[in-house]
Amino acid sequence: CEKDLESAERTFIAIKPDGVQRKLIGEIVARFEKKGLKLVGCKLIQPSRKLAEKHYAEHKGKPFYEGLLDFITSGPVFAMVWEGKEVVSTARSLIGLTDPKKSPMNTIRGDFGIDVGRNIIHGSDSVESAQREIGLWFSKNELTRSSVTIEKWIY
Ligand code: ABT
Ligand code: MG
Repeated sequence: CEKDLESAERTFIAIKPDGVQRKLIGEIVARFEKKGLKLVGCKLIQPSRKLAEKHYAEHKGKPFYEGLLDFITSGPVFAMVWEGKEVVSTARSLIGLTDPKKSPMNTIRGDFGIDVGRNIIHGSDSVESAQREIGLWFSKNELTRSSVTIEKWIY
């Protein structure tokens, strides 16, 4: 409905270096599109150490932190912003659980991953994280403003 459109939720999604190298960009983008979500920005970018540190600040000090930074900066990442009703939780459902081994089939990690350190894709875990991460990875003029709307056919 109109009110939902005005305050459309956004989330930050990134296909990690493993997903890019394994040629999963098309497959993953197709799943998000077919779900009814709207792409409002995307770019292929190899993140600097500084950006990676900011992105994963919540994990600083954990045993896997340095390895995580090495991994995420090791090659190009396909960074995206998607929009839609409750898109943060919807995207996490499409992605699956942190550990691909435990992630159900028909989720992205369940279908394509094996190892928790190579889990293919990142999705913001809350609306607040999404706003922070979108600001880290994108400048405002890299994101489109809503124009054509097909939402009335979806919700
Ligand atoms: P992200 O979308 O990458 O943030 O993953 P998710 O939110 O599902 O899981 P969290 B807990 O945020 O993990 C971040 C990255 O850290 C890796 N990790 C996590 C480990 O390697 N070992 C661990 O024990 C945990 C808890 C998985 C995530 N990224 N990768 N690659
Ligand atoms: Mg996370």
